Amino acid sequence: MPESDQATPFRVRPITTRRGPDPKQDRSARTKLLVLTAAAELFAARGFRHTSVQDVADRVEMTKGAVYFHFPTKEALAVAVVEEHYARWPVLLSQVTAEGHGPLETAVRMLAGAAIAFRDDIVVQAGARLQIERPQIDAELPTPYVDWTQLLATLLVRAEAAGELHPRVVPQAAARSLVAAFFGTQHISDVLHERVDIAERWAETAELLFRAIRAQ
Ligand code: LUB
Repeated sequence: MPESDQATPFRVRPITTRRGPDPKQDRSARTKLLVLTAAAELFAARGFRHTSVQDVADRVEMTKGAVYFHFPTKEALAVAVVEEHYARWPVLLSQVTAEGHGPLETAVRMLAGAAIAFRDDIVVQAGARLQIERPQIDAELPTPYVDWTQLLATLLVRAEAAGELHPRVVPQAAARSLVAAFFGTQHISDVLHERVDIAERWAETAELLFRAIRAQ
């Protein structure tokens, strides 16, 4: 699929790419990523309310002031972690797109890749928990679910044009169903098994859903 018309609704860039020209900015970007990762570990384990900026500072052996230099408030830390959660997906999309599959198989592999990220990536896990705790966080968090829904709908519209879709399947409706199924699968796997089995649980759900979505 040509790079130019890739369906990338995710509008955030990973913090790692914001490098400055000089080494001092590089060091600052590295420190910022260190603080963000420590915050993600604590938010994923304890949640927003039970994590303090002092906890984050202690974890990276820095002063609270040094943490505040990069993130002025605990809310700003939460927003940055959630943004970094969503910044994972354009990177995954570039990797899957580079494999050169058709649009339907690209959708299958994006969600399978997301399942692995929800199992293994602490920033993805922290972002998901913070999205659940949105009512407790007095900050503008990215709107959940909408970017994935747009990405999958775009891929399924292309799959329809390529004759890969069951004629009775409506791309937008199937995209919403896939997002709802993935959200539910990852949440149940998290609550029951800390997402250890999410890849297997998603594979069985995906097999069922894509059998219904795919042209016979
Ligand atoms: C995804 C979650 C968990 C959608 O897009 C999101 O915000 C999501 C976290 O909030 O599932 C399904 C891929």
